[in-house]
Parts: sequence; C-alpha cells; structure tokens
Amino acid sequence: MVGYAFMGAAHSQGWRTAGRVFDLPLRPRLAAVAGRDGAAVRAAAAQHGWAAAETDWRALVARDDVQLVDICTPGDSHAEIAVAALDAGKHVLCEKPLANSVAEAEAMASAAERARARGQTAMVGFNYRRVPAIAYARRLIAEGRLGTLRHLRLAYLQDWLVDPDFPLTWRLRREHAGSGALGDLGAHIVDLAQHLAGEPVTGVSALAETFVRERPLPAGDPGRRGRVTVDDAALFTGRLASGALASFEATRMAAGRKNALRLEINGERGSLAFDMERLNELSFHDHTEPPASSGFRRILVTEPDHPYLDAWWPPGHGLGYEHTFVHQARDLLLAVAGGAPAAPSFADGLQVQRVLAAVEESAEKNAVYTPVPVPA
Ligand code: SOE
Repeated sequence: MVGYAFMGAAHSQGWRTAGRVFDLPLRPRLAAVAGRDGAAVRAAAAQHGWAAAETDWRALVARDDVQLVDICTPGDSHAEIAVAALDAGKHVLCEKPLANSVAEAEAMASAAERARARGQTAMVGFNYRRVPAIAYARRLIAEGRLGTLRHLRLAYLQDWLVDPDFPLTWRLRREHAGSGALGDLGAHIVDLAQHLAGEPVTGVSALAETFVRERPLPAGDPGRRGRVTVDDAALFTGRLASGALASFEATRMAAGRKNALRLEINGERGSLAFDMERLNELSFHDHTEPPASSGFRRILVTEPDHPYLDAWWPPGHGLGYEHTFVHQARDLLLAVAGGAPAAPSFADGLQVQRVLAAVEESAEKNAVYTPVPVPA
C-alpha cells in the first residue's frame, strides 16, 4: 500500500478483515507500506499491521513479495504509481477519483487494458458501491423493479469546510487534489449514478463555487493565509444515455451534514431512496401496488440474502462505513483469483473523470450544457 492516512487506515482494515470474514480463494498478506516520512511510515506499518515499511513507492513496486499495489495517496501521484505498478506486473487498487485529469486517467486506463491482457486486474476505490443497501438497490434496478428510470437525485454533503479557519490542506489545492468537493465527493455520486442506472452521463450543466477563498497555511506559518484553488461546492444536472434526468450536489459546506450521501431514484414502476447516515436501510416504493396501500417502506438490509450479508452478523445487527472497504478487498481478491475483470474498472474511473471535466468546463461558462464524450 502506498499512503497511510485516512484512506490507508480504512483500506488496511479492509485487507486485514476480508479473508477472516469471507471464504476466499486468496488470502491477503500485508507485505509493505510506503510513505516519504520514515518514522511516520514505520509507525503506520506497526499500527495497521504491515510487515515492512518503505520510504519510496518505487522500492515497494519493485518488491518480489508484492503482487498487488493499493494506492491511497493524493490524486497527483495516482497516474505515475498506477502505471508503474501495472507495467511491473502488479494488480492495482487505486483510490478515487482515478486521477486529476482526463489525460492521466486515459493513460491509466490504457495501462490497465495492456495489463488485463497479461491477466492483471485494476480497480478504482469507489467503495460506496459496496454498501449492502446500495448493492441491493442495484440488484432491484437490474431486475426491473423500478422500470424505466426517469430521475436520479444524488447529493453528497459534508461540513468540514464551514469553519473559515480550517487549514489549507492538500485537498484544497488544485495541484494535489485536481478539484475540490467535485472530485472528492462528486466523483462518488457520479460513479453511483452510472453504476446504479447501468448507463453513462452524456452531458451536464453545472455551477461551482469557492465560498472561502483564503485559508490559514497548515503549519509553521501562524497568521499567514493562502489561496484555495479548488471548489467548495459543485451542483450540476445531467442527462443519462436513456434520457433519464439526474441532479448532483457535492459540497463540504452543508453545516450539520457529516457524511450525508443521499440518493433517490424514480422509475416508471417505483422508487428507491438511501441515506449514508442510515446505511443499513433502503426505502422502496412499488408503484405497481394499489395506491391506497402503497408507499415508501423501509427495508432493513441485514438479511443473509442481501449482498455481502451472508458472511456477517445475524439479521438486524448492522454494518458501518468500514465494511465497504472489507467488501472492496473481497471483490478485488475474487476478481484476481478468478482472472475476471474487477468493477469499477479503470475504464469506469476514466468515464467518471470525463464527467468531472465536463462539469468544470460547464461551471466556467456558468452552466452552459456540456456534452460528455462517451465511447461507442
Ligand atoms: C473526505 O471528504 C472523504 O474522506 C472523501 O475523500 C472520501 O472519499 C469519502 O468517502 C469520505 O470523505
């Protein structure tokens, strides 16, 4: 694994747990973790269970005991590490958004394609696909329970930037993060919309804003402020290939909303609604039932027949955010063992990146409708 902060800790937990909960043909061994600060990476290795620590990701990629490289760094290093690891014959898991630009994402998708021909697997870390309730929503849509989709309404709301004195960390600098709430949170809901509907977003109309334009420099420079170079919030509407209409809201400025990833999908035959702050529940309305007795009902997604749940606790005992990373590790290991392509693939990550780029282009022109290139 390269990087060991928030995402590194979450992924480590996924790798440690997957083989103990699920019966898998492959067992992960946490061989080595890389980071630039020697003392910090050694401490992270000890804390998260990695057998060795490296201070250069190139050394990690060169190790014979590493077969899979998990990239948990800021977006500006994803492309270089992923392409090097794939070219060195490793399987790769890369955190989202796949890259900081479409060009980088294209290079990564091409490297993954070449590697696929050699039997390697590459996956992007859109972990929310692995919330059981969301995986179940996908199953219901694929079974036709919603019929033709008309509306997708997605929001991802956080509030950690409401405080104007929150420091100017890497996530607020374009050269490191690529974009702000758009790439960090918007990428998740674009991926979910395309995944759940099973079709791409073909065009967008967007507004974006940076409400707090200067913030305190992170450390060692008391009183000095620097310029925020990414969006605090991005709002956009879009069309899907079938003609369904979608709306998206990604913000880190929604006071009181901590990790509110919400979605509602309306089809001809019914609707689904989900809120990450109640992640064991899915609301479902079956519009084919008699009007007098129909309406949204709450499904507690903890039954053994629900996705991933047969390996966990008895019904009603509930899972959390961290389990999405266990499921991600499980699904990737199954793909590697079976020689099957993993989803979301780097091509899926590239398609999300194209939507993000169109959003930025549209927002610069104050919501001018901007098509998203969709491969034939
Ligand atoms: C920070 O906004 C963040 O950690 C995102 O980067 C993650 O992708 C999201 O899952 C939780 O919030």
